[in-house]
Amino acid sequence: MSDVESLLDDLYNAVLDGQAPAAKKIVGQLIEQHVPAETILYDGMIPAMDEVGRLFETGEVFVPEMLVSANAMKAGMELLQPLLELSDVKPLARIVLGTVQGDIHDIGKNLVGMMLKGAGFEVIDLGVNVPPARFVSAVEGASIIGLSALLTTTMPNMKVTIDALTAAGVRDRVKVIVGGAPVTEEFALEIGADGYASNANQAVTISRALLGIEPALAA
Ligand code: B12
Repeated sequence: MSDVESLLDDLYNAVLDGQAPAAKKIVGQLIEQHVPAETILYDGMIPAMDEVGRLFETGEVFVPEMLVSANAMKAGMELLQPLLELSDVKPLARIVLGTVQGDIHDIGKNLVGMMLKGAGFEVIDLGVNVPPARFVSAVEGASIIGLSALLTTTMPNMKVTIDALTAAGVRDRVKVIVGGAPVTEEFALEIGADGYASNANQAVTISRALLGIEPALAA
């Protein structure tokens, strides 16, 4: 196993075991070795979160363990944030992001936000447990509204939010994109969203596509 592979392995274990200081330290070491931020995320930290989810589902870990793993992932993400985000560029367009009402999961949404910023978008993050009316009031000046949901029980609130945009007469002013582990393309179509992405890179691709922005110009 190469040095990098073994560090990615250690990172996976640190996130799985919820060791925030260790996770942060290993992310630092990987950055020093010029490992791309996306490799650190997709080959180290995200698979660990998937495993935590699997263990929760089978009753082998409980909410506190999920929480410490989430904190370890967030500690590592702090170091990746400056690498993923761009500053001092004229924003391509404004994207408003939020986790829908009833749902407090924010790691995926935060990642989507970082990647969108890195691709040159202005991101307004409304946070978690965001009521539909809050999205409606943030539409002014925005080109896209991005909704995140991680619970099957909160997915319907994506439709409630889209319906609130329609009722307020602002639905045609913005594109709506949706995502989160349980969300599918089919569900996105069903609720009248304009786009769906299964990960943060695709969120950038779909946002550019919806606004007709060429990747070469956006880079
Ligand atoms: C960490 C975690 C928690 C943490 C959240 C901490 C935080 N700050 O986010 C805590 C401990 C708080 C938590 C709480 C709960 N959780 Co939880 N949690 C997870 C876990 C393990 C990981 C989620 C995660 O961060 N994944 C990593 C990120 C990077 O992935 P992601 O969120 O999917 O995001 C990517 C894509 O989906 C996409 N994306 C995400 N958002 C968006 C938005 C847009 C616009 C786009 C385009 C794309 C996009 O891009 C992202 C990056 O690539 C998942 C298991 C899992 N595998 O999903 C369970 C999971 C989601 N939780 C679950 C449950 C049941 C709960 C609780 C109800 C538990 C309880 N009994 O209290 C509570 C709910 C609290 C609430 N009201 O929201 C279940 C949901 C089951 C279901 N059918 O709905 C899961 C699936 C675990 C399981 N297997 O059973 N959880």
